[in-house]
Amino acid sequence: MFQDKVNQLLVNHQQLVSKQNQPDNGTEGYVQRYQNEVFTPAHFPPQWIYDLNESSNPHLAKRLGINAVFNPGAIFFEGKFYLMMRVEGYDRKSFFVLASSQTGVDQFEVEGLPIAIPQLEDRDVNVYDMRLTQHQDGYIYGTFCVERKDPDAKAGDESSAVAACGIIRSKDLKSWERLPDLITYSGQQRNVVLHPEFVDGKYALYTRPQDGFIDTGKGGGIGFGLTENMENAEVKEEIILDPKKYHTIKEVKNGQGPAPIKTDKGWLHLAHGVRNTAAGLRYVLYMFMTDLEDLTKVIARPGGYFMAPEGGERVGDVGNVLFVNGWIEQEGKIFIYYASSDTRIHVATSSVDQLVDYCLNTPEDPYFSSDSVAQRIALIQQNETVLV
Ligand code: M1P
Repeated sequence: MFQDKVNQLLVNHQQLVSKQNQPDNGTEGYVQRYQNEVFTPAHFPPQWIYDLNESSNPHLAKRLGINAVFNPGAIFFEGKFYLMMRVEGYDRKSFFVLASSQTGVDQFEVEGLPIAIPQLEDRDVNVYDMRLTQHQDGYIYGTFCVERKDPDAKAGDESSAVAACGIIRSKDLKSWERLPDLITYSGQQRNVVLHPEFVDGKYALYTRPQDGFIDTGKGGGIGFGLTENMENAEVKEEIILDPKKYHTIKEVKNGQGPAPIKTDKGWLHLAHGVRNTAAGLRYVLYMFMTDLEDLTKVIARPGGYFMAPEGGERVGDVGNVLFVNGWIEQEGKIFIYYASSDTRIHVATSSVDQLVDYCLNTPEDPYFSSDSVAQRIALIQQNETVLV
């Protein structure tokens, strides 16, 4: 009886991870969603969750449940698509797990064990949202958010925290070297991303300075700064290249997604923008492009969102959220690994051509409602000549 139940768990798991995925019938023209999620808590092998020994677990109870899996970094390495997933146990702690797939759209399976991040003297209470960057220097870097209790929290305040950028690096995705946390002078940091190329012989980082743990306060926006090295990374000056802005999809805050992708027209950036609503914060994905020479110069700002939560994506631990920190470019095709509502991971595909076209030809947010009307009237009238 016990063994039958175990066998059933193993069979169910195997069926799920071998399932193929197909594009859905979306009509955006610049991005293709897929029918199935690529990773959910059910995609973890039963031995990661249950004690499968009848004598110590006669009821086959879950011992270490998995609540959610989301916000993965991504990289193509030695012929496979890898996700560095944020996994959250029932105990609320997040940690990192690698999963790999041959296709990039389905059949992702965990690779090895959960990553044991080496600890600094000041231990990480929580870690999440790793960006993976294959850098020109030969290392794969992981930049991630490290959360620790705010040492200045008032007595009784058990939720104030401090966010910083942790850094690890590897050459094989197996052994990881921990480097000291990034030093900046602009407050707390989340959503820090390493640029893949040297800039004037230095390492370039996209940052997100913030006054508080949740509220960006006077900080916020996507920043850019340089550090001499990554062994003791220190950004003395940050330039805000993409600020938050009143009455836009990023009025509350925003953050760089994965490292940008180089094209012959400029660097493609994918980011998240947050605005307030009566139902709470709404997180959407948006894009912009920066100049090939001057990385702080934004050359295209397509208006509005690139992707927003749809259908079941709206529901989860933190509803109405799409978040992205991983994408992969392979022979002109782009695989976007986004998470919905801090609960599960999806894939969407596009191409360099489509995304460059999206960035260069989607009208900018004109900011005033009356100008939005004028934009749309122009589109309708232009189409009248086509629809005769
Ligand atoms: O809950 C939504 C997201 O909130 C945070 O992102 P940000 O700092 O940009 O607001 C992060 O905790 C992220 O992991 C989470 O998905």
